[in-house]
Amino acid sequence: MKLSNYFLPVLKENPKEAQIVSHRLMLRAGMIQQSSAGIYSWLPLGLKVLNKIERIVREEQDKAGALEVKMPTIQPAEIWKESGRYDVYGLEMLRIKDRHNRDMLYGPTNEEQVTDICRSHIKSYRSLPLNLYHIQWKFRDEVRPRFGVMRGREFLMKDAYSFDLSAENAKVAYNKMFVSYLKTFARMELTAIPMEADTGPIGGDMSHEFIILADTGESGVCFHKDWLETDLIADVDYFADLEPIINKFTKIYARTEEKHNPNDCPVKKEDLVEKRGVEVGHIFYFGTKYSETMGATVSGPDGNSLELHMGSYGIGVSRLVGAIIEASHDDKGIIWPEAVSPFDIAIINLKPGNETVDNMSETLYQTGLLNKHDCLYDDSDESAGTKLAVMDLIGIPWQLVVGPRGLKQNIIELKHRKSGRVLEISPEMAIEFISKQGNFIMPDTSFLRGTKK
Ligand code: 5CA
Repeated sequence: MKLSNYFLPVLKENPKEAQIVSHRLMLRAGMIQQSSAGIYSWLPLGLKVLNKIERIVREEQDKAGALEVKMPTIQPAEIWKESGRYDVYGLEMLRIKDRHNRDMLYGPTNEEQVTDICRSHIKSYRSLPLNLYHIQWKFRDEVRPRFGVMRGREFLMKDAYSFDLSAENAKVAYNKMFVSYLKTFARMELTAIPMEADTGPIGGDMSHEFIILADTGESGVCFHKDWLETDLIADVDYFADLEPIINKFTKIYARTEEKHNPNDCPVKKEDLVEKRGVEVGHIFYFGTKYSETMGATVSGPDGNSLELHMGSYGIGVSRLVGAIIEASHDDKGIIWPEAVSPFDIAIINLKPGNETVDNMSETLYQTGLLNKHDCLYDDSDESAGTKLAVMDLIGIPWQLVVGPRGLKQNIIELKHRKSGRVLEISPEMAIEFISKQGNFIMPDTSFLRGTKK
């Protein structure tokens, strides 16, 4: 993508309405624009990140054996009346009437809708287990939408729903999602700690929230200090059996504030850490709560009727964009983990109009594209200082800086955003660097003309 053809409305000043760093940086980097309280348009750069996160979530759900569907955003009130949640959900639910005066609603979650699908089609125990998921916009009329996409009213969620014959089988489905979540967040370079949690309006008696520690987080959490001292999550062998992995995690105390009871806490006071965090995922086992009220049964091996045991599993896809920024930024801007970065690499032409610089930049850009890298080529007329600042603000992990003075000395600068390292490499090396397919790796410095910090 050439910057001259792109839409990147960056802001020079810090927007006043943003109280936390991720909201501030998302607005400054031209990723989102507020439409009304808690409702946003996703601009090109923001949407690219959202799509990359969505893709990782989808790949891991598919690997865990869940099947993708797409349920509607607008649901009929009847199914919610059947489950008994229509009245209890309260003001958070956006209720709508259609032209025939029928009660509809913008879905805050999909337990009813998916149970309705299942009861229509799943008649026999032979069709189980089943796990259906979708990635769809939700609406919750939150009392206090704030912090940008972190607590929106309209937000993108991945929600999966498992159906099993017994509580024991449902636990297997739960564990699969548990481990799949650890993998999903690890791919985004996030440490999300699974914590025992309350179930709220979803219901049920077993639940874990996946929490990223951040001082600005809305969730209070209490956990054993071992979580901070060992990198349990990085150490997981994801190909091992599920059970030992789950045990490894659940045996170390970690609970959300609501679930933590100081009077019956097994951890000594001096070992207990109390912090704040962002909830990026939440999984629930709620047994037959919906299948019972909505009549979702299957015939068992003896022809007897059995109620389905269900769980639901959410990931805040749009919230993750903010959460990743909270976890990875500096005073210059965002530092994207490579897996979710809007672009893999930037080529910065410091002097458009200078033939040598133009030719070199164009060659690098074309070579990058040819080798399947998502390249952003800054061919704009901004000042060199502005260009460099914008690339740091929008967090592009690798940057090749091409200027007339450097080229005279046969030098192109290669910048690594995360470490802050700047290497001076020859144009040939720059072409070689961008020609490699797959992830970029810092070149071996012994081959360089020189290095500087
Ligand atoms: N049906 C269940 C699981 S699929 C459910 O709705 N769970 S939830 O309420 O915990 O939401 C799942 C995830 O959506 C949360 O962990 C959080 O990451 C995200 N989420 C919830 N509310 C919001 C919101 N207002 N703004 C952004 N993300 C949200």
